[in-house]
Amino acid sequence: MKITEAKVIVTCPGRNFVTLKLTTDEGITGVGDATLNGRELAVESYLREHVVPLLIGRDAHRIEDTWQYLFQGAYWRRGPVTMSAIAAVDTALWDIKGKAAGLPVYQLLGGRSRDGVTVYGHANGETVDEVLTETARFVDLGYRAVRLQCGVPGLASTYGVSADKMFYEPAKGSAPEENVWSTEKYLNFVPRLFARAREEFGPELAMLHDVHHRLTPVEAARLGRSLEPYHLFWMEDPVPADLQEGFRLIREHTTTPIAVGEVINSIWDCADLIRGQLIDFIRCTVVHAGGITHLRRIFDLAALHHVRSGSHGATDLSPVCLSAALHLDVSIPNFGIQEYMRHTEATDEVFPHGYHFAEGYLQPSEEPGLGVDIDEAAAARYPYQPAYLPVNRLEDGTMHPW
Ligand code: GCO
Ligand code: MG
Repeated sequence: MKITEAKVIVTCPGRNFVTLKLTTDEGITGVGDATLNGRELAVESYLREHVVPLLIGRDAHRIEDTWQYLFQGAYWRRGPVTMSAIAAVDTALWDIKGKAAGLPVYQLLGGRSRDGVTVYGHANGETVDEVLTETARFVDLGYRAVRLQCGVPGLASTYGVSADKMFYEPAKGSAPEENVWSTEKYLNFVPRLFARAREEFGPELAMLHDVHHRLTPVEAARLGRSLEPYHLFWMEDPVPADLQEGFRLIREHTTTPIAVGEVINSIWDCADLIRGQLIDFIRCTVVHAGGITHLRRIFDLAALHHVRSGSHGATDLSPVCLSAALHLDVSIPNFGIQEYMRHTEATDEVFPHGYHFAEGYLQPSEEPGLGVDIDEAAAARYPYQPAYLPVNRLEDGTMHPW
């Protein structure tokens, strides 16, 4: 079965998405997400200029060989742009193979290992009371796990808090918004949030928190220890993931579980974290870590080291990525949890899909392939809009991770 056409489709139903659509000589099509928030056109150009011309005529069934061809063949390896482009091709080829086999992709990955994919919702608010109200709303919606993010007294803004309580989209505008950060104000406040939350919801509810890359290892150790009485499900991205060794210091000081990986795009960039058991959850995704083929390798390495999956699933990962993630989530032995930030109606209109939420679980589509597509006519109604993620500065003006 040969690839005869490869289209790179950029659309913006409320936020930008980049999608690769492959067509074969047997009329079977496949889709892959290639969205890189704030740098979408870099991946679109990489695909259009350097990948698409090489795909035409290739055997669509040769998924691994195509992965290696695009990874080794580029000479310049790894990085978010390259790995998102390879991910889109890989995901589309798995979609095609599932359709050709007449099976949902999870059946090609070994079949179900669980009845449903546990997901977490996103409670956020300017005040603790607002966050607790939002948390109760997600519990009422049937969520078994909730991430709590709260405004920090004395700071005008912080990560994860938005006016819209169902959809969180931080990318906007033709230049990055500048936010101001204070680690001390944050560290003094967060334990109060979780003390109130545990008091309100009791010991059972799985509670997560995203630090969003903003601490040093010793500050993260302090935070982890201060949160131990509230036994979080995880503390996410406590420090920037560049220095894998830095996580050892956090690990030595706290039992609060650690999750990292949404910005990691290859197994080599998290192998030390996993082999050293420096983390508890690896959050890499289908769209940014080389597709189903590479992400499965990461999860297999993780399974050997007591590390579970916890894939990123924000609004800037399209329903194509989420559909593919669910096929992996439902089949791997070391599944932990799947992030699920709901997409808007306009996004769901552009990306018709078969996954659905019920009783705190997401269920993958049972359709052959991934169970998702792109409605090209609808996509054409939403042209690209420049949108940048914010940047952070300390109160003295020093640049700081956002
Ligand atoms: C999360 C992430 C997101 C990112 C966003 C960047 O845990 O969902 O941290 O909120 O900030 O995906 O594009
Ligand atoms: Mg995060």
